[in-house]
Amino acid sequence: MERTLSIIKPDGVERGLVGEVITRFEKAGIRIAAMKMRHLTKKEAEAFYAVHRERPFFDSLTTYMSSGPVVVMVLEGDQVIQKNREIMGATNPADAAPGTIRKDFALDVEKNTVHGSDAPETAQKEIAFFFSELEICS
Ligand code: IDP
Repeated sequence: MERTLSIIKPDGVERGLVGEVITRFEKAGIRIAAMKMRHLTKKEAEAFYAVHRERPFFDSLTTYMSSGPVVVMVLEGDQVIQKNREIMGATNPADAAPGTIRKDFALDVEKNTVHGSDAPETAQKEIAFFFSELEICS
């Protein structure tokens, strides 16, 4: 059993895609173990995406991620990190496979509707960024 952090980004919440995204996870047999809505400050977005701080899109990305509420979730399941990445699709919707969330809904490479941890160590760090162990219902 594995855990991953999922975020429905501001473009997804604003366009009313929360239910659609969650439905895709649940239909794939993924369990939601924790969930909350947050409006990140610019500083929080910068801390969350600190690994990208040298990238040219860092300021734009963190401004966007703090532009409106997001829904953060802990997803649980067998190989859920990889499974979630497959359901999300490639970072750039132009490269995303048909039927993925990003292919169907992403606006562009930045406003790409969802975030998902990319490895067990990042999943652990990202979950701890938003949730205490007491908030996670395993
Ligand atoms: P991922 O979200 O698919 O793991 P990362 O490369 O970790 O992709 O990038 C984190 C986020 O940064 C992306 O989801 C996207 O919102 C944004 N991003 C990535 N590459 C670009 C870019 O070239 N221009 C603008 N934003 C980008």
